[in-house]
Amino acid sequence: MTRKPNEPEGVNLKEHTMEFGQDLRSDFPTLARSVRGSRLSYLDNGATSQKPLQVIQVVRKFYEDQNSNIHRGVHFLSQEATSLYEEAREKIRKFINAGSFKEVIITSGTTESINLVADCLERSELRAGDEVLISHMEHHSNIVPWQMICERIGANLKVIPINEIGELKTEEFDQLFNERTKLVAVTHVSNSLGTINPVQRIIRLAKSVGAKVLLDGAQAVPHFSVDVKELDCDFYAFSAHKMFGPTGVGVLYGKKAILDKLPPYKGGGDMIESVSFEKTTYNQLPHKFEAGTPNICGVLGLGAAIDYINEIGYSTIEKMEKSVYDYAMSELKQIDQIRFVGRAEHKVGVISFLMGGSHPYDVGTILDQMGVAVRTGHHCTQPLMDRYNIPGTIRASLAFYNNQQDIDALVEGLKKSIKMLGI
Ligand code: C6P
Repeated sequence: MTRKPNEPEGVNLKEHTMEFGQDLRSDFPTLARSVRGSRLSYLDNGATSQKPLQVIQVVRKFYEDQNSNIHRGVHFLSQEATSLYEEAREKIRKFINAGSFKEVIITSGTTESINLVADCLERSELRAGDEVLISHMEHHSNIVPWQMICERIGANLKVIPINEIGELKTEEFDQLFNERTKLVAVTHVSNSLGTINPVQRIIRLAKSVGAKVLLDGAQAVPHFSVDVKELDCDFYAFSAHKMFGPTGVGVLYGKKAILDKLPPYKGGGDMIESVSFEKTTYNQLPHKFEAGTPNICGVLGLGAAIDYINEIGYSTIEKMEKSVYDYAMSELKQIDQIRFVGRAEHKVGVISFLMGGSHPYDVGTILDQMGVAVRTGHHCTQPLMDRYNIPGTIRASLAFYNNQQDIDALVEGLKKSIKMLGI
């Protein structure tokens, strides 16, 4: 891909990015599909993004040409696979600006990254009476693991409330942080609302009471650059598949000093230094947390996704998304029956809404008939839906490759839904 744009002065951003998006769309074979006889308008990027050829080719090449296990063999293929794998880890390290490769743990996804931290903290630091602080807009992956351990050890789960437009109630933050708060686990970006949370402020408050901070970055890394050093968070979790990489791969960043003190997560091959029936000693970071054969080609695919993002550049990604988002909002606002859910001031391109009194599934089904892929339902954030007293939403979640045609198809589908469902 050699299309890094040098945006000319005074260019009409909307036209420019729409055109550029058209060009980049050809990197994504799935986007060329027709679905149910219509052009595919893929607006479900929050669930998973499409994959560019640059990623697909790396995954394919691994199985065609390089397949071998890592960290185990003296033979050529194993050494080659090991080098490729560790090179990908280095790309991930640079991508989030971690201080050392030891701070980059490969997992199967955000869900496993969070469970890893929850499990290890339960067995090392958390005690009865401690408090774990989450927010009202968390994905189930950042609620249930904490709830499970709180139940097991007698700790308390506390929740930062949110306001009507889908922002954390910052004025109520302060009183929730106290000397019992041991961990704050908050999403960087809400998958259901698109809200970008004020994580710097959360981190500052957590530090003032000596609590650790885990950020769920699943919906952040596809949209903007993340620098864990600058954030100074203790843990950062994300998935490859939402940022144009393969499924089944994720990352847990953790500060070395903290990871060093945590007990291992799972037992098995590669996470050990030596094993006897009497005693096992554990491998160094990051391998201590990586038991068993990982998703090797998936990790190479994530490395390729990072190369791809770097080549386009986040500033371009953000501009492209914004122009499609602005177009979408200007069109959708003209539909009287729409009620938007989540109108935070700082947002990524996630548009959640309801259509009059209709059920989101009914609208989603009509949109699907027209080739428009959106997600409908609670989006794995049931407490958030309860907060707004709604069964779920229709969610259009954008990526930089979405364009005007995708939005026009969505709008047409919604107008058809109004007629068919009598909304
Ligand atoms: N949200 C969505 O449609 P995994 O499944 O482990 O890759 O990611 C879980 C996860 C954790 N946190 C946030 C903020 C998320 O958005 C997700 C995944 C998808 O919104 C699927 S439920």
